[in-house]
Amino acid sequence: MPGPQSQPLQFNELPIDEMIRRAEDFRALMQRRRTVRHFSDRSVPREIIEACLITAGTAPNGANLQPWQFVVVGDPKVKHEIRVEAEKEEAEFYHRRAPQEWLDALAPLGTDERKPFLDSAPYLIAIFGKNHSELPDGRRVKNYYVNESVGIATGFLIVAIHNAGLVSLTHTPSPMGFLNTILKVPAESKPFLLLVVGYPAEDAEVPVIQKNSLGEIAKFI
Ligand code: IYR
Repeated sequence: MPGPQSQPLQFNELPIDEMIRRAEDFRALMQRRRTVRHFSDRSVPREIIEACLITAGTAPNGANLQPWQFVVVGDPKVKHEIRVEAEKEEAEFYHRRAPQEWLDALAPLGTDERKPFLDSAPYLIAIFGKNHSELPDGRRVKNYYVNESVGIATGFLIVAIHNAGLVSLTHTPSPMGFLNTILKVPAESKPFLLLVVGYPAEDAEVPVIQKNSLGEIAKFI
């Protein structure tokens, strides 16, 4: 086996005051991100979505096997098929499957089984985790840390979309197996999340929520 090939790291050290400024600027940018449930039907240039997906694909991941697949749905017919199936699952969830405790936790968000944004938003990005990858030489190998890797890549994607000036919604109809059928993705790739992307509706509203403080989420030892 050949040893790993390596190259010098491209690292541009910044002065401390600039690091602080950048960290604070990015914090402020991210504190303005909100999950949005009211979407405009305005179209979004595909190249923005492409750049954001390339950003997602830079995520750290298990053994660099990159165990993700993104299916970008812009076709109104396919979006509608997804809406019909998602609303079926959501109706089951809200009226039968969800325990009262979960419904109580969701009550402040005002969510229900109706998902009109699956028709109106210009893009639905279905994100899949792959338990196996195919190497360039055709060998099929097992992937590692699939959930961690796909979760990090999804985080990068959400941040990239926010940074580009668009909004997103992490939508998780459960189970999501219908995405494999509609999008013709082999069943061994597991749907992870459906990311709804676009402009907010002009009258979009978001719930009043609070993020926990630094002291509540972290400690220094
Ligand atoms: N998947 C349902 C329920 C839902 C669950 C959680 I946890 C949320 O933070 C929001 C919604 C839905 O999309 O309505």
